[in-house]
Amino acid sequence: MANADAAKKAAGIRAVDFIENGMKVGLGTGSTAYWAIMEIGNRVRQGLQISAIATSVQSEELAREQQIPLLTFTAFDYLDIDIDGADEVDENLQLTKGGGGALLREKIIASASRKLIVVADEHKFVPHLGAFPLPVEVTPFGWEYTFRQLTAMSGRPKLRQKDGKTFITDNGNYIADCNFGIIKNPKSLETLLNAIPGVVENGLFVDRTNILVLGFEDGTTKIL
Ligand code: ABF
Repeated sequence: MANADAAKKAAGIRAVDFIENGMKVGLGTGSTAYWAIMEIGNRVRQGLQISAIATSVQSEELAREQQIPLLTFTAFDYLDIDIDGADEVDENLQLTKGGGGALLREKIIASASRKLIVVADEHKFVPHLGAFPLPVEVTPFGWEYTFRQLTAMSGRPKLRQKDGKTFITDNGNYIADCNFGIIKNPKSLETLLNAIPGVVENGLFVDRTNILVLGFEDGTTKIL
C-alpha cells in the first residue's frame, strides 16, 4: 500500500474507536472516510450495534455494501458522532472540505452531530487554509451571475468539470473551485460567501471540529 494510503487507513480505522454501541453515526466522504466506513462495517459484522447516515450517494452505496444499518433524518434529532475527511486542517482545526463535491451534505451532517471527528493524513495539516482551492456549491440557475459575485470578491472561481462535463453534485448543483489565496479569517469568509444569492454552501467548516485524527505514513496516528 502506498504510504499516503497507509496514513489514511490508519486515521480512518483509529476514528472508529470513538464509536460505542447504540450510537447514531455520520459517514463522511472521500478516500480517508472510506477506511472508517470499511472498519465500521467490520465491527458491525462482529456485533457493533449502530445506525448511520451517509454524506454522499457514494458513501451510502459503500455503507449498504458493508451492511451498515442506515437512518433517515426522520429517525433522529442528533447524531452522536460524524467521521469525515478534509482537504485542509489548520492549527485551529478549521477545515477546507469539498474536494469530493459532497460539502453540502457533509456540513448538514456535521451540524446535526454532537461530535465531528476529522480523519486526515498528515499532509492535510497546514498553518493556514487556502492552498487548496475552496469549493463553493452554487445553483445552476444564474451561476454566471454568482460567479461574477465570487470574482468581485477575488475568488477567481472555476466551474468544476468531471470527465469533460460540468460536475453535478448529489444535490444537482455546480461547484465553483475558488482561489482566495491564504485564508486569514475563515469565519468571515464562510459567512460572506453564504450571503451571496446563488451560493448554496461553501467548503469552509469553521468551529465544527471536535477531534482530529492525523494518520502518518508509518501507520501511526495522533489525536488533536
Ligand atoms: C471529504 O473528504 C471532502 O470534503 C474532502 O474533499 C475529502 C478529502 O478527501 P480524501 O479523504 O480522499 O483526501 O469529506
